[in-house]
Amino acid sequence: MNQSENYKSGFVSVIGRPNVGKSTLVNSLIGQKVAIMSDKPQTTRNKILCILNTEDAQIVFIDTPGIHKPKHKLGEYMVETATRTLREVDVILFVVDATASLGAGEQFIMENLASIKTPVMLVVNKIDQVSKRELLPIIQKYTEQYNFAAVVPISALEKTNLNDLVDEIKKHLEPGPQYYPEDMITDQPERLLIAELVREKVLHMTREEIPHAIAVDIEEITTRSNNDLYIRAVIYVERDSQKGIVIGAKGQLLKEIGQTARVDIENLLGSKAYLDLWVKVKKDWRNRDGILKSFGYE
Ligand SMILES: Nc1nc2c(ncn2[C@@H]2O[C@H](COP(=O)(O)OP(=O)(O)OP(=O)(O)O)[C@@H](O)[C@H]2O)c(=O)[nH]1
Ligand SMILES: [Mg+2]
Repeated sequence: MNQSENYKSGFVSVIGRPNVGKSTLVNSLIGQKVAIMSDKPQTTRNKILCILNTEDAQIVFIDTPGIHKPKHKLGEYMVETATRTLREVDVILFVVDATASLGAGEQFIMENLASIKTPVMLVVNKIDQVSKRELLPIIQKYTEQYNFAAVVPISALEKTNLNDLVDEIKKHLEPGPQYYPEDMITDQPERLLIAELVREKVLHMTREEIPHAIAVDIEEITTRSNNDLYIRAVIYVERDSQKGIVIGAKGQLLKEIGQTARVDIENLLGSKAYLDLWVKVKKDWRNRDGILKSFGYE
C-alpha cells in the first residue's frame, strides 16, 4: 500500500454532452480500453469507474453518459446517472468539443453546475482538429459564463496534454487513502465489459435508429475443458425490422459483429473465446422499467 503523507486520492466525474470524447479521455488516461467509444452520440449508458494509479495519487475517474434531452426512460436514466455523480465527487471535468460551438446543451449543463460547490475544470477536447488561433475565442466563450477552477485544452485521441490535466486535478485533491487495489482498473464486472464490447461493434457497424435500439445481455460464460471460453450473448432490438438489419443478408453482419467482438474479448480476457451471438426482439424495451433493470440500467 502506498500511504505516504503526501499521497492524495479522490473521485473525478467526467461529464459533458454526448460524443465530446469523455470515454476516449478516461481510456487514454488509464491506458486501457474500459469504456466503449463510438462516433454515435449516447454511447455510454452507465457510470463507469476507471482507476488511475500514480506514484503519489489514486484518481478514480467516473465516465458518465452524455447529458442530453431524454426521449425515453433509458435516456432519463442515463442523464440522471450522469448528474447524480456531481455531488459525490471531489472534482468535475466538464468536457467540451473544440470543433463545436457552445450551444444550448452546454448552456444547460453550466446552469446545472451553478449550484454545485465542487471545483469544475473545463476540458476542451479534440484540439487536434482546430488551430491554436481558433482555440482562444472558444475558451473565452465558456469562461465568460462560468468560473472554472482550471482550463485544460487536450486531445484525448492523440493523448495531448493529459499529464497537465492530471497535474491540475491533483492540485484539487486532498490527502487520502488508496481506495482500490493497485491492480484494479475498473469496477465493471467481466460480464458487463464483454456485453459492452459486443454493443460497441454493433454501434460501429450500424446506423440511424439501430445504435440506440440495442442492448446486449450475456447469458452464459463457461470455461471449456481446453480452457477456451464459451460465451453466449444476446443482442436485443426493439422491432422485427431491426432484427433483420443486425443479422444482415445471409447473416453476414452478425458474423462480422461476432468476429470483431471476439478479438476484443480475447484481448481483454487473455484467452481464446467462442462467441455465440443471437438477436432477439424485446418490444419497446427502452421504455419498460422491468426490462431496463434486467439489462443493468437501474
Ligand atoms: N479528433 C478527435 N476525435 C476525438 C477525440 N476524442 C474523442 N474523439 C472522437 O469522438 C467520438 C466520440 O467519442 P466518445 O469517447 O465515445 O465520446 P463520449 O463523450 O464518451 O460520448 P457518449 O458516451 O455518447 O456521451 C469518437 O468518434 C472519438 O473517436 C479527440 O481528441 N480528437
Ligand atoms: Mg462515452
